[in-house]
Amino acid sequence: MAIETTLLIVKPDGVQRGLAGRILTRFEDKGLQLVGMKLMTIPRALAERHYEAHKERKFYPGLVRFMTSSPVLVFAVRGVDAIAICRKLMGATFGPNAEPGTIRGDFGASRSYNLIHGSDSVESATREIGLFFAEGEVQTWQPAIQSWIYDASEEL
Ligand code: D4T
Repeated sequence: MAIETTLLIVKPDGVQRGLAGRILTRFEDKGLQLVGMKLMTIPRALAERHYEAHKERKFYPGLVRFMTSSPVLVFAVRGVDAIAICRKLMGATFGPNAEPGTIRGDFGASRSYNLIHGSDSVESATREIGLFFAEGEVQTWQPAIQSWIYDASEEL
């Protein structure tokens, strides 16, 4: 078990549909600690870098167009095994395949608009936090309820 910090983005469809607050709440409700947040319209060059692993894929131009089309809510959360937990909360890549109870399963019906991005590994989390947050923008703080989120004798 490791304490991880991961990057999440409520994509343009989530913000446009007024779901940003409800999506953020899923992560807070789980017990993850909010450590950074900003509303922004992603510049094209940043979207291209963020998704550079998919550069050769057919869907890449449309994905970059979508991600830069209107504001997104970028946030970072921290917790034990945060990366895997966030991916589970998000659900399968597209709504039609995602299980009910997950964000994409509950809110999404599209095969290209999928509401939320989350880092998929420690390496991508580090890279993506560096892309979206400047030095010092991700906070370190002690949540007052921490001792009721984790069993300190076993998990921390
Ligand atoms: P992200 O990276 O946005 O958290 O999504 P996933 O990790 O669940 O999915 P992914 O990396 O396979 O895809 C990245 C991004 O590309 C879009 N996409 C993907 C698309 O528009 N068409 C496609 O056919 C695929 C595979 C959606 C998410």
